[in-house]
Amino acid sequence: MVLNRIARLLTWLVALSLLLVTAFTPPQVVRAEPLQENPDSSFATPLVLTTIGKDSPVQASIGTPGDEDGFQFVATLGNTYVVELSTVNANLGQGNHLHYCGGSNGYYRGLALAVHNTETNSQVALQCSPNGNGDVLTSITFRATSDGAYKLKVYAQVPTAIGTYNLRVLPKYGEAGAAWDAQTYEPNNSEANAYALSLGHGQAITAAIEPRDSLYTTNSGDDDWYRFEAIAGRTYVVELFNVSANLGLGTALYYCNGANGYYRGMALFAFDTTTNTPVARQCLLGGSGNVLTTLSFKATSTGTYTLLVYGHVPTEAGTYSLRVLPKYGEAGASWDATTFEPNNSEPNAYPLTPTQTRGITAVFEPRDSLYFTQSGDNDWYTFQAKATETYTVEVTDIGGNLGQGMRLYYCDGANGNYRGIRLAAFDTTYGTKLASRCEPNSSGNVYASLSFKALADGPVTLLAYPHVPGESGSYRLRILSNIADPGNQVFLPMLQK
Ligand SMILES: [Ca+2]
Ligand SMILES: [Ca+2]
Ligand SMILES: [Ca+2]
Ligand SMILES: [Ca+2]
Repeated sequence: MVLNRIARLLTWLVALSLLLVTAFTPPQVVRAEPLQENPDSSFATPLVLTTIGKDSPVQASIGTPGDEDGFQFVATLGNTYVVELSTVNANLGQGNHLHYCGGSNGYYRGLALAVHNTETNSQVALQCSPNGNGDVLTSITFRATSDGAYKLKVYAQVPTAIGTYNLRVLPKYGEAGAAWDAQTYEPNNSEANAYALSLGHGQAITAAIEPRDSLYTTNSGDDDWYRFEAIAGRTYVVELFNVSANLGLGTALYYCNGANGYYRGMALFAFDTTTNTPVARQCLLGGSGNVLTTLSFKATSTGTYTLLVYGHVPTEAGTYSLRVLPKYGEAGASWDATTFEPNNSEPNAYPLTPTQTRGITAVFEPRDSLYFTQSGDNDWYTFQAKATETYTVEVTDIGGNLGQGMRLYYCDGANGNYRGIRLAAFDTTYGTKLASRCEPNSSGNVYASLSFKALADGPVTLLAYPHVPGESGSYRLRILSNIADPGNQVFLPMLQK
């Protein structure tokens, strides 16, 4: 994470010079009313914070050159606290000063923040360089190793700098006093302040990468942390969707998930807090339809997983939606009853029941131009197959502008000009592709069909998508087999004497 932070700091510098277009309008910022104003405090006589948490920020100032501010609050043994210095006046970010801080000589700017345990009379943490995100310039996360008073020290790194700032102490999620804004889910700028998500397509949230106010000195774009409870052995798909087009305007050159590159849009990372390890990172845009970025993983621990969401370009801001989807067949998996969405990844394949094998009407959703999107809608389906049985998938009655355009690309091992819909079938038991069709094979009213023999008793998944990413429209899909299933049976009227 430290390297990541350094990389992102570099990004911020690089992005400034690389951005061709930055439509950035300073927004109206709503600020919490501080409870206490301009305390005349010092480290020796600190201002005592009687309450902590998101609703108890303190406004303070480096009022004169060389001023040093002190704060004190009562911590609980074993609890974790995040101290944030936010909305730091731009004057406090100007210039830099060469001196010794935190074990090394360097050019430092902004505010230094230190945490002291009064019980042991020792410094437990010191942050010399800006490491915050959004309107937070500097922050420290620490775990209290004793009950009692902890003191915070704040001073300007440049001895001549003066200006105001806000300080707040935030309890970790799950601990007394942790709270979030009901609309923005802020403050969620550190992993310890992750906001809890519920699973399922009906539990999506809409949030924002908050804009950075130019009145303040800041360090990088807003980070948003979330968490959810996972069960070992289950698979989860995280989708970032309906991402504002404003979050896809520029690119940032930096090191993300092991590779330098020009990145656009949003990044999405997942961490297992039980083992304290990253489990999946997505820096690229892998979504379909109105989904920009997606991540899927199988949990190896039962416990809390955290998600980090941020915009690649630190100057961009905008709204996005986020959801965590269980795999088909696992608790909490659900779909819209008419569109069968979200079915954009194989683990989210919509289960076709015997009745529906007679045919469903679905749609390749259009992509909304308000959003930054990447490719046409992918629709996944699944059904329980029987080994050695032959199945045929048929697509009929295509609507919208499906099949009207052509796209030159690489499909199933061959470059070609492809039109219409691609169909593919996969065996999930052995993880192999059973059959795939890039070319339409229209016959009668059947637009495309695909036949295959199942390898095993178990789920087969089907993928369908329009070759041309701009095409959308309705279609009918059905699965034919020789096995009589209850849904396919034709009931004759009973003739009675
Ligand atoms: Ca946010
Ligand atoms: Ca945030
Ligand atoms: Ca669809
Ligand atoms: Ca879909």
